[in-house]
Amino acid sequence: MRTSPARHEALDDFADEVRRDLALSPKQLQSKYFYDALGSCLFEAICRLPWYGITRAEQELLSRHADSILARFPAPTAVVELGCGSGEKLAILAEAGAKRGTVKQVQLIDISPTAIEASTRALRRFRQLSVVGHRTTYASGLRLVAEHRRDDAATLVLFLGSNIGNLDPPADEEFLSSIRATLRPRDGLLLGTDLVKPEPDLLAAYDDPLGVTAAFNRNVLVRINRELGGGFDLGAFEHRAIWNGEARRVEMHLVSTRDQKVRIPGARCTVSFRKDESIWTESSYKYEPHRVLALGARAGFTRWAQWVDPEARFALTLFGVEPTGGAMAPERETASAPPSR
Ligand code: AVI
Repeated sequence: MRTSPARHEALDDFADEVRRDLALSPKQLQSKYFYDALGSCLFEAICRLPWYGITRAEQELLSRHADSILARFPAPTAVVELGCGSGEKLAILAEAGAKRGTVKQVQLIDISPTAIEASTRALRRFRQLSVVGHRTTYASGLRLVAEHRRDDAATLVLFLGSNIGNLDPPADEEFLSSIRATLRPRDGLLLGTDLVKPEPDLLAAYDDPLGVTAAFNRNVLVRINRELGGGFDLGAFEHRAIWNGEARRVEMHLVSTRDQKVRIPGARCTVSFRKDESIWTESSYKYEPHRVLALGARAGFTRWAQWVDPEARFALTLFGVEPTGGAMAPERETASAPPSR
């Protein structure tokens, strides 16, 4: 089978990063590598687990407040989703946008073709909507959106699902600043963030009794075995979720159950593990509503509204770009949703 130059490059990056990150102390792997075709399906399954409330809480907040969100944006508005997933959340906004007649275009930015295809399918029923998919990184997708935007259109960027939580500070603030830099006055950013909640709830969300999250975590080893010829014995690594209260993050690890050596020829390395040594595969930061507002302000946004589901402990925050330069603009009212379940 022939490999395209772009795919070749991606494989080289994967190999380089695997070699580099497994040489760190503690050993690490980047969570972006979870999302091959199988990993994306496992993540969709996680979103449906009763113990993982992020997706449901966000969908409920979106359904309840879609109209207030879109009321901020004139016609025509282009909605840009970073990390589009299944497209279900976008469909909620598209429905409200269709009723208002304001949303004319949707741009999907994701490195996963599976996600772009699923979102495109979910939006097919909105015939007035032009849907454009960019299979690329967030940074280059944002550049494309900025280059091709219509002069008369407003832009609403969606960064949902608490994807921001997978960025370690200061990358979270830098990323929001990079979004801010591509926007113009009266554009907006809708940010979904999971909130700090009791530790047992957090651990159940990241170590579910069905083992779906464990499979999602171990799948990164399956990917290394398949794409880089790695020799990981899946049975010799246990999934572990830890709440690090000081850093306000859930960490996922793969813990070696014995002393072992693993060859990864495609990454030109052999990695030694001691029993109980872990590979840190993901951080998922949790927030408090005021910290989300402060983060957005530091990135140059103005708070337009914030909705909190007090039961599921999830927040949707609508940030705007003010004509005078966001960070100094006066704050506006904060709206809280009543308990939803
Ligand atoms: C995509 N991201 C926001 C998820 C999270 O909650 O951090 C990924 C995930 N990891 C384990 N379960 C879900």
